[in-house]
Parts: sequence; structure tokens; C-alpha cells
Amino acid sequence: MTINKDRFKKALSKQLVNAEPRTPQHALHTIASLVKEFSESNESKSPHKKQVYYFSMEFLPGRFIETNLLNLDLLDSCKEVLETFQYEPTEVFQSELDAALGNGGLGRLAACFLDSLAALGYSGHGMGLRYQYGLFKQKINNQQQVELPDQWVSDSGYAWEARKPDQAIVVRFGGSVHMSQHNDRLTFHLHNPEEIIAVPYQIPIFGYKNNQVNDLTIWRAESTPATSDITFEAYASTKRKAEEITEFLYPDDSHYDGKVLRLRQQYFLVSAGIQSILVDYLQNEGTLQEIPSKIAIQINDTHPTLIIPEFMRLLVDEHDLSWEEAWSIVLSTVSYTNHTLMNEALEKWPVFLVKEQLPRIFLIIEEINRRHCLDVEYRGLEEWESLNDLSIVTDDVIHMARLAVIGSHTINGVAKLHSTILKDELLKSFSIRFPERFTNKTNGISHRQWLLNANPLLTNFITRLIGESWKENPVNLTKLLKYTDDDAVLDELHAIKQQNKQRLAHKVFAKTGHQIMEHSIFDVHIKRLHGYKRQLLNLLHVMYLWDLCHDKPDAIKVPRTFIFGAKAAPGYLYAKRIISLITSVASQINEDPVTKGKIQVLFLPNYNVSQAELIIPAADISEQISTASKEASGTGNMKMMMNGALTIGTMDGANIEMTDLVSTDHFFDFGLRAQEVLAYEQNGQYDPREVFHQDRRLQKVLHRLVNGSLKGDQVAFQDIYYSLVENGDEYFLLKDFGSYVQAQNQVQELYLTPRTWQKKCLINISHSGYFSSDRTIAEYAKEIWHL
Ligand code: 26W
Repeated sequence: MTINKDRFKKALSKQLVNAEPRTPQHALHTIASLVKEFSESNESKSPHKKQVYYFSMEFLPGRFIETNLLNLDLLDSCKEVLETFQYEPTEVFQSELDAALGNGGLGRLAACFLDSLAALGYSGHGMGLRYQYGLFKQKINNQQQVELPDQWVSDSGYAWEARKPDQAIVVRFGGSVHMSQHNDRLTFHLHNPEEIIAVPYQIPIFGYKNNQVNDLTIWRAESTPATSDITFEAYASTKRKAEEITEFLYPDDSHYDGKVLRLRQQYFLVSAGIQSILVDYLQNEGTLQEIPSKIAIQINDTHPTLIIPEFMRLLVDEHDLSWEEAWSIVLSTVSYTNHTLMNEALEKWPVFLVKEQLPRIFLIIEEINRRHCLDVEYRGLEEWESLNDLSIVTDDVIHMARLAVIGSHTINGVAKLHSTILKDELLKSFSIRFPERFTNKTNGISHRQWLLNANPLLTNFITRLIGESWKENPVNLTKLLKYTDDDAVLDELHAIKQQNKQRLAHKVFAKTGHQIMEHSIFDVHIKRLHGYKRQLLNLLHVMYLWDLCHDKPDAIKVPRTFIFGAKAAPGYLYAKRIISLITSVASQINEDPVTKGKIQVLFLPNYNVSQAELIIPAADISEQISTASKEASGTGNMKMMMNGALTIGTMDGANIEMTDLVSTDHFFDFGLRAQEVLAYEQNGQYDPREVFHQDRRLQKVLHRLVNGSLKGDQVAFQDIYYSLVENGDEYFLLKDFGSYVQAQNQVQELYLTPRTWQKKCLINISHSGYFSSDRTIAEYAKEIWHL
């Protein structure tokens, strides 16, 4: 699809001349409608290409306006027209609300993948849910997180979507399964199911200047229309039960919670999705047997795993294929990405729930398991012993990761270390059984969104130095390496960072009234709040510096601003207590005359994608300090690297691959290694009290949590103290504290020699092209989807 610039400018001008009301919001909707109109007339499903469907319970794209205009090469034209009609372009763009239909890394990755699929010219489709409320908005009241509903669809509607009622699908829950025999074949029917209508809403996804238009389909649950024989009350209840399925996004990104509603969401997504895929396929293409060569389905974590039995149901019950034929199609079509090793996040659905909500699906899962276990039996005694690890159903729960592995031709982790641990620890029995299925695909980020869009100053500077080619081929950023000793280049790089810091400082001042020290090190820790991500370790170091300000003020040689942004899952008490502690310490440090000009702490409420776009270009230091082995990959690490921050981090997730590229000379690494953490976890020989009794700094810092010197929730602070000192310190904070302080000292020392610092920033930017999601998607396309 090409939108002619002049025609677009004319059309937009025509609409803006008479625009009423003259609000930024209205202008935004005008632009979006025009883009949709121009794109719909061009939409195509490139019928001969293999189609990829990316199933995910979460998509976290944020705002689309700048991404879309950039990809369509209309950004400058659009700004021009807006200015002609006295609109402030940034105001218009910022009036778009973030689509926050995701929690964190998993949903954000899905959004970057859609961007890259289109940019590389593949036919890729996102399949997700249209939650009425996205991820909650966060406020801080009295040092406490308060959650508010996220009304991302305004009264005038969501600018980028198109409702497609004519493509609605029926999804069936409950009922009872009736079996009958025809000739020598058993057939299954669902009697009296609960029927729910799935209505698709389509959002266009544009490739980067390449005419590709893909889509993200998000499904909304609606009730079947009322019949004449139903009472008002009965209908009201039916309607509620239907609509609640897509009412809200589960705000937990680390903890499995076996709620019926979540199970219903999952099945609703996969049933609507795969039914619509088959309808479409059978209308336009060949036979069922050819599906694996025409369609690839990727499932984003185990959340959409029910697509495996649902796909079987459609092929066997509705299209009369034999079990064997159907299984071969499903297995050659579906592949699974794992995103976490954390035990508490692994989904295990109780059998009774699945039986009650999805009786036919349950029978299919049992049959898959029966065949799988028999097959294991054939393979002899050795694996018999691990049958309990291999069975999908044990102790009345269904292990979704096992079902996903058994029904997928390829299973991947999201960084090298993660994929190795997946294979050798978490899914060991399965990797012995199916060694050829396991592989790695290191995550990536859209350099278009996170560099071209978020950091125009740096983008233009890079382009002036090395030309345009890196935009299409980000690995060409290595061409920057020839400037690492060029004073003028390093000066300019520094100046750009400074301007981005000022841009953030102004925004923060306008929003919170806090005046950031613009010449301090901006030390940034932004991600979901979780024990393993160790925001608390960062804070312990901050508190240690606070003590230093009092005891040895000269030891603080460079002013530093610690910036935190993090949402805690509403039910995760410990995470909420850490937020209380951060905000308590922040308010006291910021008011302490002794710390003035030395350290400052900011907790920026409601961290989200559009905030990230402002913060990341302004970061000097990127905090990636998870307990080694716990962060599957991380992607914020890549974004800050690409924007010229230096990383302080553990040898975890993709941090390891960052150091592979730039070497540890250009990365502040510290802490236990993954193997050490895993060994401690197995032998139980870590005792935090030993560390505590040997480290005076820690004693002093932790004493504050229990001696009443911090204002705020004393119970919360004591609980945190207890978790560290008395209750085993699950995430090894005390163990890593000394080494973290050392690394932080190196940060300060390096900042005192600005040239060397800037040089390291440039080296990091130069090697960041590897982390473009274009590279990741090219690998999926070649090695998993066979496009
Ligand atoms: C069932 C509750 C639940 C919901 C979401 C459990 C687990 C999840 C996700 C798998 C958590 C998640 O977002 N994982 C993150 O995925 C990113 C993209 O691969 C990685 O970069 C992060 O390291 C990983 O934590």
C-alpha cells in the first residue's frame, strides 16, 4: 500500500480546515481515519504467502500515531499540515491514549514482533483480546500504590480499530458431551452449551516504507441476542457472563492464579482465533492437509496452549479427519515460546475446572496424554521412571507447559541462558524425549519505535555520520565504531544525551514539581516490580549512599538521580511494600539538606510505554540487576543500550549476550552467576545472616527498616527486613550487595572521565543492532515458521 504524500496532505488539510471541535483529540481521530481509509482500500492477505498467526493474551503497543506515520513515511507531511492549521504536533500525538493490553515484557515483545513482521514483509497477524480495561493506572497516595481503571477507549472510540461484526464467531463453553457411533467412528456432540459471540476488531499494522499492511485482531465477547422466551433477568445475567470475559486484563505478570475467568479468556481467544483462521483458509486456499505449509501458529507462553486441543477438535469433530491425520497437522503448525522459569508462574489448571468449562476439550487433552504416555512406555524403562514428570495430567492438574511441548514442533526460550536452563532443568525429561524440538531465539526490540521514534536527535546524528542504511539494517550501526576516538562526535553524543535529559526533566517538573539535577547521572530502573528484579537491591545501595552523605560526604563525587518506574500486581503484597519503601526513602532523601546536590530519588508513578519513550533516551545508567537465572531475557536492557546508556547488570538473560558483544570492559557486571544461584537453591546452603553479620554497611542500612527512622508503614518495612535477614533472602540481595556496591563505585569513577564514558556509550550503541527484533523475527521466520 502506498499513500501518496500529496494526496494525503490535501485530504488532511481539507478535513482540518473545517474541523470542529479544534482539539488535539479530534485532529488525532481525523488523521487516524484518513490513514485507515487509505489503508483499507489496499488491504490484502497476499494469498500465496504463508501466514503467521501470533497468539498472545497480551499486546502492549502503547501509542500508534507516530509509529504508523513513520512507517508510512508521512510523519513530516503530517506535522507540516498540522502546523499550517495551528496545531502543535506533539500535543496532537500525545493526545492518543496508550493501548495497554499487556502487563510488561511479554506483551511489549508481541508488539515489537508485529512491527518487525510487517517491516520484513511477512504476512503476520496478531491474535489477542480486546479488554475493555487495560493495565490499571497507578497513583501513589501516602506512599501506597492505588490502582485506577484504565479507560483506554475514549468516548469518541479507539482511533485505530475497525469493528467487523460480519466476521463474528461463536465460542462454546460448558454443556455435556454426547457420544455416538457411526459405522466404526465415534462422534462427539456438545449438548446445551453456553454460546458466546466473539466479535473481531482489527488494527492495521504497517511495514516500514514497504507497502505491507498486516493486522492485529482483538476479540470482544458479546452475548447472543435475546430470544422472545427469555426473561429480562435471565438475559441480563447471560449478557453479563458473556461480556465479563473481555472486561479486564489480568494484572499479574508473574503469578499463576487458577481463576475460572482467566481460563474462559484463554479458551475464548484460541477458539475464536483458530475458527476464524480455518474459515478464512478454507474460503481461499487448498486442503486441510496443506495447512502446515500455508499457516504457522506461534503461542506466546502457555496462555494460548488450549489452541492445541481446540485445533484437534475442529479437525476431528467438525472436519472428520482421523486422529492421526489431525495430530500431524496440529503438530506441524504450532510452536511455543516459553518466557519464564519462575515456578509460581507456570500454569497448571485444575482438572475439575477444565472438565466443567470445556468438557470436550478435556477429553481431547486426556486422549493426547494417553497416546503420549503409551509412546513413552514403548521407549523402555529408563523413561518410565520419569513418567510422572512426563504426564500432562497428574494429581488432578493439567500442566500447560507439558501440553504445549507435546503439541508443538518447536519450543524456544528467549535468550541463550534461558533456553539452556529450559532444556537442562525445567523441561529436562522433555528435551531427552524430543531433543530436536528445543531451540533458542534471543529477544529483540523494534529499533524503529525505540530509536527512530523515541530519540530523533540521536537518530539524525547517527544518520549524519553513517548514512541511512542502518535504519533498514540495524547491524550497520557498527559503522559508528570508527568514531570512538573522535572528540567532536563524542561531544555531540554527550550534548544529545544532555538534551534528552532536559526533555525528561521538564516533563517530570511539569507533572510532579520535582526539579531533577540535570547534570547528575540519570540512573534508571524501569520494569514491573518483582522480588527477582531486585528494585530493593538498588534501594539498599541508595540508602548506603545516604549514610555516606552523612559520614563521608566527599565520597560522593558525582551527583546522581535514581529514577524508578514500576507497577506492582495488585495482589502482590511484598511488591507493594517495596514501593512504599522506595517512596518513603525518596521523600526523606529529597528533603535531607545533607544529600542536596548529591543524590536524589524519584519514583515516577504510572510507568507505561509512552513514559518509557521519554525516560529511555535520557538514561545514563540502565539497571538490569535480576538474580542470575531468573530474568528470562529482559528487553528494557536492549532499549537503553541502543539509546546510549551503560548497563550495570548481572550475568542474566540477554545481559550475557550484551557483554558477549561489547565485552565486560564496557558493561558493569557483578553478582552471583546463574550456576551459583541454582547450586545454592539446590543445596540450601545460603544463609543471609552470615553476610549480614559481616557487613557493617548492610547492618546500618537495614537497621533503618526496623528502628522507626523511616516515615511510613512500619509493618511493611519490618516485613522487608525479615524477608532479607531472617527468612532466607530468596533473591540473594545480601549476597550480591557487596559486589553491587563495587560496581556502582566503578560507575562513579568512570563518570569522572567523561571521554572514556562517552566512548563506551558509543560502543554500546554500535553493537545494539543485533537486538533489533528484525533479527529475532528473521530467525523465527527461517528456523521455526519456514516462511
Ligand atoms: C499466569 C500469569 C503470568 C502472566 C504472564 C505468568 C507469566 C507471564 C509472563 C510470561 C511474564 C513475562 O512477561 N515474562 C517476560 O517475558 C519477556 C519477553 O520474553 C522477557 O524479556 C522477560 O525476561 C520475562 O520476564
